[in-house]
Amino acid sequence: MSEKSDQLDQLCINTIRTLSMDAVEKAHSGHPGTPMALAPIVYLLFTRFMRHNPADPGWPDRDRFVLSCGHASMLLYSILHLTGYRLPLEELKRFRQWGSLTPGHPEYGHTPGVETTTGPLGQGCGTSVGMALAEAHLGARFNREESIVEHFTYVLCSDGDLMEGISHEAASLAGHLKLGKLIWLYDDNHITIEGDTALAFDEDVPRRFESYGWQVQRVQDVNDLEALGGAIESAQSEAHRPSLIAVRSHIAYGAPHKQDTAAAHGSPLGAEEIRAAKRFYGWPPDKSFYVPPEALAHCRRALERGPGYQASWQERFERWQAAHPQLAAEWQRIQQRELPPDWDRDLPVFSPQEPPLASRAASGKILNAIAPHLPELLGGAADLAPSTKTLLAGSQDLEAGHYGERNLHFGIREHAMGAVLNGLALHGGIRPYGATFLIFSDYMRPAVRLAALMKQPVIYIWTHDSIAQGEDGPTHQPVEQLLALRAIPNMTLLRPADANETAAAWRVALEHDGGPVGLALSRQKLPTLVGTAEKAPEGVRRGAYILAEAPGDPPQLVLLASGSEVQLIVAAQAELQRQGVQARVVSMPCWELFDEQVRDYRESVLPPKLPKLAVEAGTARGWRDYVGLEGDVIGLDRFGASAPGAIVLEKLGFSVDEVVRRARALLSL
Ligand SMILES: Cc1ncc(C[n+]2csc(CCOP(=O)(O)OP(=O)(O)O)c2C)c(N)n1
Repeated sequence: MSEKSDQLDQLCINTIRTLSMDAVEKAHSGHPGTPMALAPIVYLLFTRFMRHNPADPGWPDRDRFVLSCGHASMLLYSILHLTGYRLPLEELKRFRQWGSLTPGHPEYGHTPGVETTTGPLGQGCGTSVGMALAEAHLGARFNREESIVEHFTYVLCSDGDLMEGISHEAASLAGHLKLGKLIWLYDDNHITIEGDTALAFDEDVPRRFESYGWQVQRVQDVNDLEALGGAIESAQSEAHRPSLIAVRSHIAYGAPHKQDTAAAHGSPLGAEEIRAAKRFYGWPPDKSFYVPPEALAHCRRALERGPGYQASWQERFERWQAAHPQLAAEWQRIQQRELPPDWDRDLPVFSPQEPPLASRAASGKILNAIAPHLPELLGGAADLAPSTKTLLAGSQDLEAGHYGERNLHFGIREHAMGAVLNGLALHGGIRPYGATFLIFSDYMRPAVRLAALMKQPVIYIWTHDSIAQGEDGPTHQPVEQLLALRAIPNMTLLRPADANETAAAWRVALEHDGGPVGLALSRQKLPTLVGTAEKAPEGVRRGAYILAEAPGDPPQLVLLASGSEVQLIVAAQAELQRQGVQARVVSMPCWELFDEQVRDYRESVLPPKLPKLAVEAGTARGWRDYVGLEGDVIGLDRFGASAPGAIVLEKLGFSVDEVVRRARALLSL
């Protein structure tokens, strides 16, 4: 490399550093030290290695970049600005301010060029595995003589990322799947917030990754661009193993008092320290947000290269499209997230005459009926496919070398499963689903929360959804999980009452746009209820509906329930009728959808003047919104117990007798 180009490289790298320092200083908050250290990595990636087009950040075959250590967000914002993404300098000056494009941590859908929301450490690592897996899967499905899916997924991760359990799970899975186009650059800077990593982190990270089956390289100095570039090249040419490049860096590089200290974390450097660091870089010490024109011009060449990369892909795409028009139509459809016409033609309808069926079993039948029409459906379970009924009969195991298959085995790695599902969805071209017991939704919750924050169309199949789970006892019996999941904004949770409601719930899940959808399904068998075949398709879509009107006179009260408890209120309605009490039965599989209905509809289902009794085998809290202060709720305010499910239900108040008793009490009878 010539001295001149070396100088230009340094100028660009120092521009990233100083922009980050200045933005944190102006905001009076944020993390300056890590961007100062890692500027060479993003500079090299964005200007030399990545095939990306800043003018079209959504181009499907772009290389993906994930900043897993999202606290270093200014690093990403600086390079996005410099390489010409729609992120003006003014926005860098408004770092962390209300309404700016530069929030404290990178947010997907908010800032052009941000591929996924990061900040909770480890999540980006997990998500990246989903992105790389999506690339491998779509490549196997769509590539012919021309490759139209072929890109790298780069990740920048920190000590915190690699300490978090989720990254261990995800790295282990990525190694197993031999995701050769996944490249993690690990910032080995020996510093976290409390001090030296030696406080809590002693393992030999490279050896750990070797044992996962990764290619591992070390770069001794992040500022050695040649060594860094060489390592990236070698990682690129490794086709059958993901790559880890452990890069030694120095937090707050160049700051005389803060370099290599935890003080460079989470707070501005201070005016004096900034001036000193700028002097060290050969920078005008008193200029703030200074972008040398040569640095900008050099970085902005990404804007010239980008259309070239994209155009060469477009040419390949057009040749491929001409040769494979049907495949191309399919590609376009799944990119747009459109459902094909008649995708639901084999959706089963169940009759009350059929033997009772657990809603997890109904879900398995439904999934297998629709999967042949929806090749974009891809998923699996965290080692619970036989229990969650998620295996696709018509597909084989997705494994290294068989990437085009659709049965994924996440292993017992719920947290990584959640993040991998996010990555699959974010990549595009895939409708991912993942399954485990509802109780273990807790193990995936941080990733579920991010799916909701990013409004990603992920489907969760959570079975064994109540104390009726039975013999496994309180460790396996969800109590507060339904409420906890409903509390997540943008999350839609459906708890269908029988097989027909399960089919309707799947329809909602597939048609839903704007966030993840969870299906809470029973382990135990449930009767197919009279009326659901006709009413569930529309009723479930509306969140709640009158399943059975009071048979005689106008209703004196409303019984409402979700999931497996709907059968209880149906039986209680009949018993109350025998006792001369008129009750309406409302099935309420989904709060969120019901809340979206117009007031007239809501009041037609739950008339304000009628007393109401809600029944759900979970925390009672929250149902008060629907029964009002005058109403009553049969719920759970304790953990379950180990015994056959029917006994646990009976002992804890989920019986027809109890519903009848509480209904009469509501009417002072
Ligand atoms: C799950 C999670 N826990 C805690 C934090 C708060 N936090 C932000 S940065 C950080 C540690 C930073 O150390 P490291 O990951 O090594 O980053 P670096 O010091 O290199 O910037 C922590 C604990 C977080 N963002 N996410």
